[in-house]
Amino acid sequence: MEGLFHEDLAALSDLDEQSLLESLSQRFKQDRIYTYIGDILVAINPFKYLPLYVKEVSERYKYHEKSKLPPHIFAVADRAYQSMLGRLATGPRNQCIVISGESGAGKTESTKLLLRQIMELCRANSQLEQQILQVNPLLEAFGNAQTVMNDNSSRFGKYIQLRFHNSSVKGAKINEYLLEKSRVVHQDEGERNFHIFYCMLAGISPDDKDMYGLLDPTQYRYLNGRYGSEDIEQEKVDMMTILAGILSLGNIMFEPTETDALRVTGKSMGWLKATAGQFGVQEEELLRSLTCTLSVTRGEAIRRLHNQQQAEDARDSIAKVAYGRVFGWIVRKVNELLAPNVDIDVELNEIGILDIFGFENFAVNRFEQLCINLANEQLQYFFNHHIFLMEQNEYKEEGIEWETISFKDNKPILDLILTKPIGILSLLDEQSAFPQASDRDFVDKLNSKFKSSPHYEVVRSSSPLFTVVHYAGKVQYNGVGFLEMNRDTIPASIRDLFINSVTPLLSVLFAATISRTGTLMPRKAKLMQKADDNFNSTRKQSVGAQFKHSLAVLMEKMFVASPHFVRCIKPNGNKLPDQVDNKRVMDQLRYNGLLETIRIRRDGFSWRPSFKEFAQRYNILLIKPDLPLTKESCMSILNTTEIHGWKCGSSRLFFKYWHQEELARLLERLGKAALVIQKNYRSLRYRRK
Ligand code: AD9
Ligand code: MG
Repeated sequence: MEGLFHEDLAALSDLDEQSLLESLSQRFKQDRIYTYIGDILVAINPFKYLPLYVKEVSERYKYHEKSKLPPHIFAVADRAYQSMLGRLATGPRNQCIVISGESGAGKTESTKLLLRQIMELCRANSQLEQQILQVNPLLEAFGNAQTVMNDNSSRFGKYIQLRFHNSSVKGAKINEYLLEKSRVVHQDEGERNFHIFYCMLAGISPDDKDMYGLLDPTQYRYLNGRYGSEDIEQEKVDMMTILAGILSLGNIMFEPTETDALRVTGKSMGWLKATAGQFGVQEEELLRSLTCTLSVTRGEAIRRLHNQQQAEDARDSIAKVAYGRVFGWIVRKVNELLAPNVDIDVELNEIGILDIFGFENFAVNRFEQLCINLANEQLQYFFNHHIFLMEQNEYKEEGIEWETISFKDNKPILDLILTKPIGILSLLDEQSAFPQASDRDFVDKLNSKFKSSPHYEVVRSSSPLFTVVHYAGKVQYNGVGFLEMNRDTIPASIRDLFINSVTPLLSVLFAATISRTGTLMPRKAKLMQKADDNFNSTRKQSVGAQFKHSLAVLMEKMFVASPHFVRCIKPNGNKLPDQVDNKRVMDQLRYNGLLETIRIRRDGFSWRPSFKEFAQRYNILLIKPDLPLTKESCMSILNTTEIHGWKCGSSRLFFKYWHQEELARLLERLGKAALVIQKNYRSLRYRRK
């Protein structure tokens, strides 16, 4: 450790914003992208290859002592794994690694490195490990895309649960959140569609291209005229035909006729035919579902003709829903493949890794950005809760002398978006239920309800704009499309069209419906539950409500696990190596609350076992296994050690983050001594015989 430029910022006695920035950027300039704040890892995206992840480094970080090696993402993997095995400390066996940072800060790369290292740590069943590692490229192909912020931006959130029995991995489960389906049909300036489309077109052989009815990438409107030669080798993808169908569909254009009806333009007749072929449906039926809506009211079928805009919307919504279903299907297949193959009564422990879409602020921000930023608010809250709230509450409850460290509490922002009966999302739901309501009405409602909230700003404009003051900065949202995206309904006629498809996969994807928890349920079972299977129904949960629910489920899981935090920082907006934009980095340090984090890690006690937990685990240090699990026993145990700086509360002990390692070292030494004693004892008995 060299002077100010410490590997662990919590070890510094005097630190202000400026010297924190200085410390991190000096380290960054020496390619030391990782720095600790106690047990929290700060990672600055290098935007270049660094020889930090080679085999030899990976080996060095296995079962190591944290203080003996420089900060590293592999150390987080090791710590989570050891804690899951119960080797490091008391506390829940299930672990979760929470990676946060804005778009392009390095969350997904960190996730991949963590996964790789955890798989290295538990080498046992190499086929399963390989499968787990192969899932990422597949999910990235379908769920990532180039944005102005990140060339490989995650357009969905994921929580990967790795399941272990003792030290070996037995399976995994991927939970996915809110794929940005609208990207299939529209991309803003400088952005691209999902990688898979380009990979498919670049990797496919001429013969297969014919078979799937694919043309040159320049020919597809949905690809926004952007394409490149991806050098990803051809992947055998089952759903190629559907993807090809989606691309053809996007080229269908409409024009009015002399009567009220619409027709497909002469130029796009070929695309209509191609789409029908690729989707395995009748051409006339496809045309009908694009150009009119059929609704059934009191047993009577009523046909309503679409205008041009409605037909185009129908086309785009088919593309979005088909892509969304394919993505959901891939995740489901992956989960089937990776499901643990063990008896029910085998106890499994878990390490979860959360990699969501980072905080976003584009030129135009839509409903998706609101959801993405909400997820980031929720994560920030989780961090604050663990690091500041829970810890400081315990000091109070347990009578520990403590000078309160204040932090930027983002609960009011979460409340603004989430709270019942009125939050932004519930107002949106309310408006979505009115077929006649407009996006303007929705924003007017927001303005009148929240105009006095410190986290909301009214925007005077002819467009339906509003601003939310997020923890990470102000974001102006454009309300256009909010109602439609939140409803996310597909007309029954379109669903029926696909159910009758001769392409088995398409038929299966639409015959099943997604349950509240995001798992697919067979339609019959769902019908039996009397849950409404009618997509036109108002009882179908809105996208906002579903997302809110899945976030709540995720938080429940995370709150009962031991958390490990990785805070990713984006050094500049140009995606360039060796460049630190001081203002940008300072903003991130501020809204992440890193200065306050340093103070609490320096002065606070991050490990707080109860007397019982502590005595149970460390009674061995007194070589008295039947010690009562009381405060007195804890004191006797601690008196045999040279550990200092801890405190004693009314029901638990308070330790610094490094004490865990010191105690682990004592246990290890004792373990070795016990082995020697055992060996001597055995040889003694042998000699006596
Ligand atoms: V988003 O919220 O999904 O838009 P992420 O996931 O935070 O974002 P990502 O991990 O995709 O960002 O990183 C962006 C790019 O930075 C990567 O594609 C790499 O080119 C680059 N990167 C990130 N971390 C590293 C690293 N440890 N070493 C080298 C890196 N390059
Ligand atoms: Mg990502």
